[in-house]
Amino acid sequence: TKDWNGIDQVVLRSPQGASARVSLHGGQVTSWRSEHGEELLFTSSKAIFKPPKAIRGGIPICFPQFGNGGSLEQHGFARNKIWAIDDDPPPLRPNDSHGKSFVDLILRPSEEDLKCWPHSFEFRLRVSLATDGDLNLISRIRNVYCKPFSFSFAYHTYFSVSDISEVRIEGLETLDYLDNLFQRERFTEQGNAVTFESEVDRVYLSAPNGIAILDHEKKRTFVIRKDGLPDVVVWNPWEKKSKSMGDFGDEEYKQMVCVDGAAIVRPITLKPGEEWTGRVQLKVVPSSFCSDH
Ligand code: TA6
Repeated sequence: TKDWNGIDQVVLRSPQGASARVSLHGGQVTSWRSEHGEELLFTSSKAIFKPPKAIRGGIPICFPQFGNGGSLEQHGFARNKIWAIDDDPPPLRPNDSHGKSFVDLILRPSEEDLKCWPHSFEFRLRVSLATDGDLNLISRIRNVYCKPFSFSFAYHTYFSVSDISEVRIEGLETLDYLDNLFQRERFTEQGNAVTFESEVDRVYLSAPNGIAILDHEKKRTFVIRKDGLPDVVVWNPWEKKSKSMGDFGDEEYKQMVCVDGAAIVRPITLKPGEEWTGRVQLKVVPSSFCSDH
């Protein structure tokens, strides 16, 4: 199928009727629906479908830079590029795609990319939908250059929630975090869950591999399992920042939260020929009162 710009989108379906869509623009997951057809990811009603700008929502891939601290555009260029279907993927671990419908995409730097980031890489992304509807993203980034290079990375995941003030995130308690609202100063999480009463823009360090996002009103919990991604970004723009984003509705902060598996605080360094793998599994479960993620 085609996305809004006539760029190819791949649709994945599970036997029970769950589905996901992946756009070749940015290698971006643009939809993940439950077997009941319920959309689980947030996309802004004001999203701009105009390449190279990444659309506001789904799961933009932040690579080779997270944030705007480096020499590249905010969150790097991978989400603004057209990816290709990878028809020659190297074998993955046997259970990585067992019984799942999946697509393999590949991104290699163009001459133009190499001018602003002079490191040859191969970025292979496998998006798969498990028979039970779980969404899996596996990124394998190989250094095919003659010198080492470093990068930071995030699956910038926009979860759809019913009311942000009724959302709590479990699994980040007692962790240190860098607060983007205070020049990335380091703090320690005091609460027994992360809740939202104002803008939150943090990178939690060395987070456990299981994180739960409880949506009280929808009586459901998103569970994120991650591997190779030590950090977790938590972002909600709240009212003021929402108004400053042209591709985001003034009130839409109430229906989304970004919780990203990431490798930011200690960038990944690859020697020539070395490959890094970062994966997330996203699951949605009916909320038990106390979630056991
Ligand atoms: O999630 C962290 C963050 O860097 C926020 O500061 C905000 O800028 C968000 O990413 C969205 O970035 P984007 O470039 O997609 O508008």
